[in-house]
Amino acid sequence: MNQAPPHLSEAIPRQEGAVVLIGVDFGLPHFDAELEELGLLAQTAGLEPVARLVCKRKAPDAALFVGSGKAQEIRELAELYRASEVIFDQALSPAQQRNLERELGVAVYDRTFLILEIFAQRARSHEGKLQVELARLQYLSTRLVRRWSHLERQTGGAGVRGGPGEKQIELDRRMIDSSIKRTRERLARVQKQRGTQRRQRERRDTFNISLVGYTNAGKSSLFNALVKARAYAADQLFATLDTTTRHLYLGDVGRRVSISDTVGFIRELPHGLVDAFRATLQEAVDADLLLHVVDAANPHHPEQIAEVQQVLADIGADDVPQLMVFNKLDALPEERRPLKLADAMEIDGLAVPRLFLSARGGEGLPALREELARRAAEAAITPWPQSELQSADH
Ligand SMILES: Nc1nc2c(ncn2[C@@H]2O[C@H](COP(=O)(O)OP(=O)(O)OP(=O)(O)O)[C@@H](O)[C@H]2O)c(=O)[nH]1
Ligand SMILES: [Mg+2]
Repeated sequence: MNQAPPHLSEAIPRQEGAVVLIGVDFGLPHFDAELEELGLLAQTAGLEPVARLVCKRKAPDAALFVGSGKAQEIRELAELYRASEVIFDQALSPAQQRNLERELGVAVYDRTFLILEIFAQRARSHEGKLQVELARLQYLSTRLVRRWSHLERQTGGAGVRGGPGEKQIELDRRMIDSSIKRTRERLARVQKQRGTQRRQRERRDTFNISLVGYTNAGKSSLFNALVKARAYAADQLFATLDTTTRHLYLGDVGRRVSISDTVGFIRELPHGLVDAFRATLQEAVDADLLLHVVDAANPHHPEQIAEVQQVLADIGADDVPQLMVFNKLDALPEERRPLKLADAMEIDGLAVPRLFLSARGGEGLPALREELARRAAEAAITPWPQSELQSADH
């Protein structure tokens, strides 16, 4: 990933990109004891998990996050596997990260950093790149470790010579702050342009459907199956970052229908990212219907649903009607197959309709199309308030 900080030991030859994954179980519910998601995140970032270690603690150690005995164990593990990085499943404080690097002799990152790194690698559109840049700068502004070489390149390295110390940190902070300000302004300009385009595109007679869900649930696969498009779908986290919108033909429903595929959510999505991606996620807030896609075959899907509901609430999309889509029906073992492919489930005390289907195999897709057509047609005959009709004439 980034350059190794200068204080790291060079005594042991390291295999670039080989990482040790660490999870600390504080007794919280839903602890991912297999570190499966962290492993997928690492792979998505182009790293290779070579060893995993899980330990228990009552509370994080202020200095090292883990105990010093455990730190020694991690150090030995990293040496044994010649790992170049150690990644923690939880968020580390800047001081913990620095102390750990000194203790372990390799670069240490946390889950937040990994997610930001993936977003940075995957961003394609101008807007996406600016959003990720802003989130990364915000993350960096809290950690004044001098390892942001991309920033130095951008600004020509002005003012970063000189020795370490208070003065240096002051300079670093000022440089990050001014980069944040500049990136914000550029992003606002791009988003203003896009906002106008979107308003022009979104005619009043369109029924807008937005796909939302946990990353890797199969949103892009479902999008492709519905509109016969070829959006990028892959067994990676955050395969999709930019929003794609297409017309969806559902027969004669008296209204145009559009559907959008967008960025997936994840547990502990860094706050900076939610903020930065607010405009992209706006698509979901403006939708007439959310298709909440769930990977029914993932044993953690109940927590993933809760996480998605939380992000939807954060961005103000919790009022938009939802249809739950339990995807990957084909991957469910026979004994977990539901008796009925259409029912309702309770979310936050409300009954939300649910369909089971397989975006890959196609089972259940006709029922989804029928349901979407029914809803679009229903929306088409709902009269608009008089005041809106008048303003729509202009
Ligand atoms: N078995 C099975 N696999 C599926 C199905 N739908 C999608 N997948 C697989 O699940 C993985 C993720 O699919 P995507 O469509 O990229 O998921 P996504 O929700 O768009 O993911 P992100 O864009 O990364 O947030 C891919 O490997 C798909 O092939 C399905 O119905 N059955
Ligand atoms: Mg996708």
